[in-house]
Amino acid sequence: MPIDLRSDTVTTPTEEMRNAMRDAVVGDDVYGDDPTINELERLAASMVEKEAALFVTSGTQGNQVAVLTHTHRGDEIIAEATSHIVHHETAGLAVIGGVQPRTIQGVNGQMPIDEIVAAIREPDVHNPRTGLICLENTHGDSGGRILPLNYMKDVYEISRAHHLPIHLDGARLFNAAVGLGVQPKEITAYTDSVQFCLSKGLSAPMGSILAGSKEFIDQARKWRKMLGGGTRQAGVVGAAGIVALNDMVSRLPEDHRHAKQLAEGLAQIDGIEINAIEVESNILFFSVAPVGLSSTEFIERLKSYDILANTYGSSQIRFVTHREIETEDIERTIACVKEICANERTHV
Ligand code: TLP
Repeated sequence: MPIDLRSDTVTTPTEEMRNAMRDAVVGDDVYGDDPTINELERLAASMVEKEAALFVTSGTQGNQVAVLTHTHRGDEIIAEATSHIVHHETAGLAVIGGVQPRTIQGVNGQMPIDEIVAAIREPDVHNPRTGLICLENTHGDSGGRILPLNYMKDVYEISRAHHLPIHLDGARLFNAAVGLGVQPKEITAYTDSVQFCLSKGLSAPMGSILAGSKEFIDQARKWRKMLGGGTRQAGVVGAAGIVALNDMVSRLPEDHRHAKQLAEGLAQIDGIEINAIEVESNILFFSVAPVGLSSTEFIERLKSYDILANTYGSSQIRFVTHREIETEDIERTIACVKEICANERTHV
């Protein structure tokens, strides 16, 4: 088995999940008849203290359904420049949502408050209407950085003052909660809707949750149907989602510890650039520029040691820790990176 650090999405279902999937009592969820999905949606809504929740097939679908539900065609939405919804959802905002992203470069995933305020449109005939503010916590492309509660609150206050909804892409909401040492509902209190993934660190094979007010979820259910996300005996996979929410959150601190250990080990290696202090959850980025290899060349070298990773730009590599990464894997990865760097230096 390779050491797969490409993403926490690679986690496979646990034995308990497989058993729950086999035994799941199911029905046709488009008719609202699937007891397992109904239970999952009730549990999920209560964890983030929202009135209702909707099972969606993926995080991307959850985010796109949220945008469709909150906004009108031709609206502008304010989002961080490198956020997943802008950067990694194949221009779904434009193609599916019919909205225009108004991006703001964040610092550690946080858009400066004054820039958010300045980006909200005046009602002028030339202007699109600002329809939504999107936040992402944890923020993936900044290296899994966690938006603190006081920042969430500040953005929320602006949104109330301007009568704008807030959608949170909380694909890794539970990582953020663990990192902050709070309950997820303390984060989602500052949002109107939230999407969180069951299929990342929580290890379910697929699915995400979109949660919000009852009225919002009633509307979202129709958009999900339009996007082809109305599935039938969905409880077969939803059952794994229930196990994910009940049993898998408490082990996330281990992933954070492993990411920190990995970052601290990498920081000691001549040829690697990383600031281990900035690693707050289960994602870390590091640069291989000093060793004189491109990120693509570097991950090819890693592959020869049976270690998988993703590149990010020409010099950065991303590692993501998860349930199937053990402490020995962390140690081995550090040793292999060290060897790759040492070999490179002897060749030049
Ligand atoms: N992230 C994936 C890739 O798409 C980049 C990963 O490996 O990290 N929001 C955030 C913040 C995400 O990181 C992701 C997936 C999603 C949404 C989309 O979730 P899925 O993959 O379920 O559509």
